[in-house]
Amino acid sequence: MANMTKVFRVDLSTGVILEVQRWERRLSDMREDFASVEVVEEILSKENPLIYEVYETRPISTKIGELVCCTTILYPGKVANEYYMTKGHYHQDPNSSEVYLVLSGQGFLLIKQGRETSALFLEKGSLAYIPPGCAHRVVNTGHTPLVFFAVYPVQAGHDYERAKQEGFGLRIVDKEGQPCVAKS
Ligand code: PAN
Ligand code: ZN
Repeated sequence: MANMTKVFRVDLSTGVILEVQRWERRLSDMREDFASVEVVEEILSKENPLIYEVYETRPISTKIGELVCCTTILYPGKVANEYYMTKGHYHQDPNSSEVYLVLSGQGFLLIKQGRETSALFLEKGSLAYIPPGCAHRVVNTGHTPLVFFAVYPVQAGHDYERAKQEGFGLRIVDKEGQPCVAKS
């Protein structure tokens, strides 16, 4: 009985999962992720905006097959003409896939497999499957938080360094008020 699961409460209007671990990334945690390093430093000289926060349930054991469930609340905003986004990563375990379900907002999911990156449009109700071995990043192109629920195996692990070194090859930028997919 000790490992019996519990039922969590998700506030579907905000994406907050009650009584679980929360972590966040501010702009200072993403100094080298946006294209314009100069604009990042200029913003940081005045403020350190919250880019996103994550609420996650951790299984009691870390046995293979256990799942992590979490929500990400990605705020609207831009660094120069580039929309706020998640850092993006590969899973360290090459066999770990993931599922995203968008609860609110609009944006794109960048999925990189080998040398190819796709930009998939996301809105409330979008269900995206991230196959094993792909780098993934979410970009908020709307004016409201982009909130998504994710499930992935506990053994996945996160390799941010590889995603940063390789880059995604695509960036989502504002061009005359419209989100636009640009090569980078
Ligand atoms: C997500 C991400 C979350 C934050 O739960 O961890 O959206 O993005 P970064 O991890 O790239 O900062 C997920 O893909 N987990 O595997
Ligand atoms: Zn992931």
